[in-house]
Amino acid sequence: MEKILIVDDSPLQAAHLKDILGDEYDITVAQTPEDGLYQASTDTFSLILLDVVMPGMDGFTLLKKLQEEIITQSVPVILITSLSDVESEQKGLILGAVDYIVKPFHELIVKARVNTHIKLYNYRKQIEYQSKTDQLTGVANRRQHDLCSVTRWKEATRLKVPFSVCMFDIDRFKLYNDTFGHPAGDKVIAAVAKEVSSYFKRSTDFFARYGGEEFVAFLMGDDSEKAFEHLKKIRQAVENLHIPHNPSVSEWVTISIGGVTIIPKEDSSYDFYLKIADAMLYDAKKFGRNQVVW
Ligand code: GH3
Ligand code: MG
Ligand code: MG
Ligand code: MG
Repeated sequence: MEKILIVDDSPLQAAHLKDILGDEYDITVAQTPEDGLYQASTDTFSLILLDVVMPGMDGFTLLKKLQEEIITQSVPVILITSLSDVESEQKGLILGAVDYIVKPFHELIVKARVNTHIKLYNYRKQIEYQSKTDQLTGVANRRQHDLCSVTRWKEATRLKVPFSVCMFDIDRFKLYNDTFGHPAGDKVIAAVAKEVSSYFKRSTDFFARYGGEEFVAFLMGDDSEKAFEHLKKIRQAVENLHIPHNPSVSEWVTISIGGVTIIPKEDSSYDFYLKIADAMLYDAKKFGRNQVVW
């Protein structure tokens, strides 16, 4: 059930809205703007119905705060108020409300508008998800990598923490496709992505499909030795999946990994180190595959 947050200082108004929407939606009521802000930032709502006239912080001020917070800024807000003048309505819409409903309202209209905005919100979320996800594997895609690497590199530069970049490539994969067929190859790419991504679960980790049977990852905070050890475990984990390969080259599907750990400086670039990781990967292939070169 979709969640809606109602922020209204009047228990009667809140109960009325809950009555109208409670059958279709999971409703949370906040009776103060402070509680509204707290609820909005600690739970995930598909919509916020916000009263304007409240003691202390008014709905406009709360709306502004919601728009400034990363976690709440994408949640649609409908202002629902007795203020019927054009200036108030214009102000609310300029501040970012998706809709403005004047009290007294008709319940069918409230329902219809809420349904529409929730539909639009879900549609937007779906598009956002698709734009950053690789369809075959469900991990982040190249586009998301390009965006995320810029932000994280800047962060690591500011914090002066070690940053590791690594590239992965499935060994002898052309032969795999030739032996077992392209659809079976797709399944292997998905299985490898699933296994490897399970090793990048910290909030500062990042893992993506870079293209084809190649993946990219970065880590923050670990020194070179620790990162190297972590990647060696991952290489082993993929081999341990025991996905049969063409026995003329290897018993199981394996991966080669190239990577590098640096402490980013103001004048260094992520792309430069990504190229180094790629060169290390090339070395891993040259030295016989199924290994990590750091
Ligand atoms: P190496 O050990 O040197 O990496 O050998 P390789 O054959 O894996 O190297 P190469 O990069 O030349 O070939 C990668 C192959 O991966 C080519 C292509 O057929 C296959 N491939 C790329 N993308 C996909 C995909 O989405 N699905 C499948 N099934 N195969 C793919
Ligand atoms: Mg009020
Ligand atoms: Mg390749
Ligand atoms: Mg390959």
